Amino acid sequence: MKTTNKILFEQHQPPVKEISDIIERAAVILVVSHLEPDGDALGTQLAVGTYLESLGKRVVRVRDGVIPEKYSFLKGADNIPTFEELKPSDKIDTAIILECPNVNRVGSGKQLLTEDTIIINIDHHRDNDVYGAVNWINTGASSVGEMLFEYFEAVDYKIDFDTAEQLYTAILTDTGRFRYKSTTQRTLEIAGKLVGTGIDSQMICDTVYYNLRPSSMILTGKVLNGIEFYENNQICALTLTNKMLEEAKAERSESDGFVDFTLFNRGVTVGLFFKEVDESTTKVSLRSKNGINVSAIASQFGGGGHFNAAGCQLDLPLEKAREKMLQIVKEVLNG
Ligand SMILES: [Mn+2]
Repeated sequence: MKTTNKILFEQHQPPVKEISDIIERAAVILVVSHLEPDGDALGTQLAVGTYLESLGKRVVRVRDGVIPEKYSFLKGADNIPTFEELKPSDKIDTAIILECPNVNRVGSGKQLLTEDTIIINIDHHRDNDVYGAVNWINTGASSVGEMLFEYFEAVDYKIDFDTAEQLYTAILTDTGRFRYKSTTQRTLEIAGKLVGTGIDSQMICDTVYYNLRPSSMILTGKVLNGIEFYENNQICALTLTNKMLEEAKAERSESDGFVDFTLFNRGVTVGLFFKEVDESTTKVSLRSKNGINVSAIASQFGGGGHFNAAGCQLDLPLEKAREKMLQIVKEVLNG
């Protein structure tokens, strides 16, 4: 990675002065993360909102997408309006955008941004296009949750119980329960400090991972039943159809995380999870082991993400989308 990029994309130390100067001058601050929020997006959005309110700032929160039920234990999780539900507020002058490699990832909340909104961009995605007045990007961080802990420590902000739960959930989910390579010594130190505040780490893990509705287990069975392997078991594919959702009486958000099953299998290098949206649209989650960069594959379809975890949407019906994606992955593997 070029030096300039290295400095820009691996900022282990928070740019405290730049960020706190902007916050100090701000009157009304929008705090937003990516659409279809996951644990890192939601946990950090909630934690930043509380922090800013502790400084006496007026905060506007907005979301795009359903908050998965497994996160509803987090304080404030059920209190983030959609753009449509948002009550008019005084003019937003500043926005803290979390976990978004580009502004489009914000979703409908993007409409709250104007030309002169001062943006603080905090992210750990390698394909971040540096859209903020201040850009704090650390691709070496396991999660934005970990980055925020560093910022809060640097500004001596005391992390309370609720914030500790929010940051711990962000880190736990973005590290795949501390399994991904992104889990560093520092990640575990921070997780340890968060547990030290008295949060119940088992309760959090159980609520997020071991608290499924029967419909989710039925859906899991249906999807796993269709498991497929290609290229001498190097590729594992799972598929979710709308018919399966109907039969299991399940919601789409209940399939969150299913893609992880693809890497459970010995010898698999690339895992694909196809989700039928409608007759002409298919979403794909990609995971990889070893040196296969799935964010490069996803970006061919306007998607993106991390080296070993990415997503994209194909404007193709399920069967065509599967054919297309499998062909590309095979080419990459046989490169
Ligand atoms: Mn993240």
